Amino acid sequence: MSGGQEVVRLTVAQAIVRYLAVQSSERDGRRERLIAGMHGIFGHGNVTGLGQALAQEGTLPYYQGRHEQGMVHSAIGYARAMRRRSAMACTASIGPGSTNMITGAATATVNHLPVLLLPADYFANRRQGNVLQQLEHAIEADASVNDCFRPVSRFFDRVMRPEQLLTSLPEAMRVLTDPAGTGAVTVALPQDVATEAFDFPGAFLEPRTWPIRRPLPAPDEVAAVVSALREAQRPAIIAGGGVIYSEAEADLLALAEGLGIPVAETFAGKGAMRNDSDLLLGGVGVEGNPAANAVLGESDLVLCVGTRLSDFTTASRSLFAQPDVRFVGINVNARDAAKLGALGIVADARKALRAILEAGLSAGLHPDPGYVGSVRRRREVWLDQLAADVSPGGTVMSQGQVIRVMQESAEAGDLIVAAAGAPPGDLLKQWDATGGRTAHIEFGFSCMGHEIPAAIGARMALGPSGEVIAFVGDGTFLLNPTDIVSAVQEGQKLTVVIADNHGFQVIRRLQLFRVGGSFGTEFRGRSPSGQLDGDYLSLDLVGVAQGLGARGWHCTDEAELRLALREARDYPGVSVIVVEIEKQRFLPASEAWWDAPAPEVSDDPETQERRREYEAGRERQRYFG
Ligand SMILES: Cc1ncc(C[n+]2csc(CCOP(=O)(O)OP(=O)(O)O)c2C)c(N)n1
Ligand SMILES: [Mg+2]
Repeated sequence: MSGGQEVVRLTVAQAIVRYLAVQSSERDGRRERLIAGMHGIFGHGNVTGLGQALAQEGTLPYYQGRHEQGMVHSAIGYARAMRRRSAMACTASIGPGSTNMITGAATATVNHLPVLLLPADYFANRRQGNVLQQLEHAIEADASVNDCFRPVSRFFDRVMRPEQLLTSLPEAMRVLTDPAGTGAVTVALPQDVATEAFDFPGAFLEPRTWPIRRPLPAPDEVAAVVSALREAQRPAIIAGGGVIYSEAEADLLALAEGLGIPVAETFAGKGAMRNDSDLLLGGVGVEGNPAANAVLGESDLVLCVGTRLSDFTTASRSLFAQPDVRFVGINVNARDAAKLGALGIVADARKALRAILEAGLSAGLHPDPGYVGSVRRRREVWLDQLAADVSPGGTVMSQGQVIRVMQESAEAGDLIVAAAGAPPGDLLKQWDATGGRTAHIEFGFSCMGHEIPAAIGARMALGPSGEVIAFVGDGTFLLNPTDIVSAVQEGQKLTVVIADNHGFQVIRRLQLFRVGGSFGTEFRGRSPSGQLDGDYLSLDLVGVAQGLGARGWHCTDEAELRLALREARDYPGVSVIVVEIEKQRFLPASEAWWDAPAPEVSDDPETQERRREYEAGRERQRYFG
């Protein structure tokens, strides 16, 4: 198919590496390498394909993984820190290596973060019969375990013939750089096809730049929002991750201050307001704070910017209590913009916020000092309540006290990463992500085990300066500590802080709240009763960390923690700080409801009472469209 064009004879895997190495992204005139490198664990499915190609080409940095899921989490951490302007690829072998990436794919897709996944697949030619690790489906001869990637990918293809690469890879790049549609992009590579040669057109292998677009808001939609703002008495903004990916923080602040609109943040939107403004309400929803929730509860116009409006944000649609409340959805993704029956603006957050401010100011809109003052007073009450709760005291530190100490030692340029257990909620309530300190809270998929590899990926993006801290529970650490080895291997500086409360305590809290008893959520041995309610397990997490190549500290009080954080900041390698915390002590409640049902049938009067409470709470849920 040369048609007179120059061709280059390469294997499919070699063509992939050569192609990926010359793709760029561009936003606001800023060019970035689109695929910065490839994580991989080799097996028979990919070692002779992509393994050989990476070695031969030498143009795409290769990072050795410890667990395929961790590789994808690293890629997610990288993409988030790069604000989606650049991504990483991941290669895995046939069967279990590839299916291990599925949880990572779902995490990326749910969070709208770009990753390129290259799972190995069974032979296309079938000469060898069923290959090692092949699923043999009784009636679907072409079914592969990699079909499980389909629902968790934004784009899926299986390259059964070399020439399919010519259409597959450009489509993969287009989806990766589409702000509305990005997520996991999966291109499955049969083991034989990856090693097969083809005469690729030279034009296919030429450098190409993919624009990351900023769709403009429609003027009539902006005008409709301005007239809604004119009628509103108590407008409020919910800022999500879209603000951060769009790099619209300054525009958010300008709109908030220009028109006097308070801002609450979602998990992904943590740090969207970069100034400690009086209008910064902090976290919203189930793990938010009571001040933010009260302001949102009374708001008559909620501007939802760059948010998917998950149940944690809307308190399972029970948060917005004002009878005539209306919503504006500002989102690059039309589906998200339309949620809650909102007046939608399908546009880039930065462009939309700027347009609304400009049109609002020309229409004579201005802050209402009475409203702004009431927001400030509510915020102050909450900050006082929080400060009292996390003040020094007690024999064992609470997690809130740990976060306060970490906060006091945090500097501009530091990043904290969390994803599951109590850390995300407590950081949303308490962490101050202003003044150059940033936070990545993965709560779209809230995937235990995301934190350490994601911190490694973020470090790859951010370079060597500043602290990158993965803040995890002991349960999460036990699920996936091994990526520490990858950080050691790469000579990275990384700090892991483990809040050790001897169990899945945030789930135990939910269990006590919605069932009334404790079962299977703490790390305890089996007792003579036959249940896991014996002695707490005695685990040496510092020893685990040291065995993986990290330096370790065990802290039981504030002074020890402060010293460990200082020493870790000065240590160039991986530091792991294990902090003993109270088992069941959490920050002051958000006062928001969450739809987590109690069982409808139980002989236990305690559980029956929890069900009654749950049903009463459900009365607060509202339908908005
Ligand atoms: C992969 C995965 N499995 C299960 C869960 C459900 N889950 C959420 S939090 C949690 C407990 C985490 O324990 P730990 O890390 O010790 O944090 P703690 O709850 O004690 O703060 C579990 C099991 C999850 N979010 N992710
Ligand atoms: Mg725990």
